[in-house]
Amino acid sequence: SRGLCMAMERTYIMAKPDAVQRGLVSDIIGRFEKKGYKLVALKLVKPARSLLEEHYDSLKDKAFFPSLMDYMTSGPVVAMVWEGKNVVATGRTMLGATNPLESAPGTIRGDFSIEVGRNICHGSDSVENAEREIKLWFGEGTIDWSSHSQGWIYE
Ligand code: 3AN
Repeated sequence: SRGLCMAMERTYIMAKPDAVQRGLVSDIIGRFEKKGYKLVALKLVKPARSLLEEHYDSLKDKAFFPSLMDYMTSGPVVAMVWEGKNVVATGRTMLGATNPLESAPGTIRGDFSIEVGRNICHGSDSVENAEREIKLWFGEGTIDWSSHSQGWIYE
């Protein structure tokens, strides 16, 4: 069917250092898998400060930027690319609001975090930023593969 060969949207999702340390990586991955999205890249990395400065370029003038850099360089992160229909916006909905006290129960942040400075995950906020972030974190490229379950997920 048409859905199977359609060019699918991609987003950059990251389990932050606190998610790795707290053992929440499998839950984040599990929610995207169970939703029906397809994993096309994944790696554990301890990101360099320079990479994070580029990733968070739009926040560099914020007062919290230095503490954000300390938090994000405090340990390894799990970098991922997920693919599927509307995955950028729906991925953000699944993560929940930036401030976990405002994230709905049932969202990843709403269920597992309290502080905005320890909000366990990142998701691209637009298709353009998704492309930029995927290039930044996965310059080596992603894997194209077809999943046999696609026909049971897309009409
Ligand atoms: P999101 O991650 O939901 O796209 P951004 O891009 O505004 O939100 O913020 C990036 C990260 O910066 C957040 N995930 C959080 O860790 C941190 N952050 C955002 N706002 C604040 C704030 N007011 N105080 C402390 N840290 C913040």
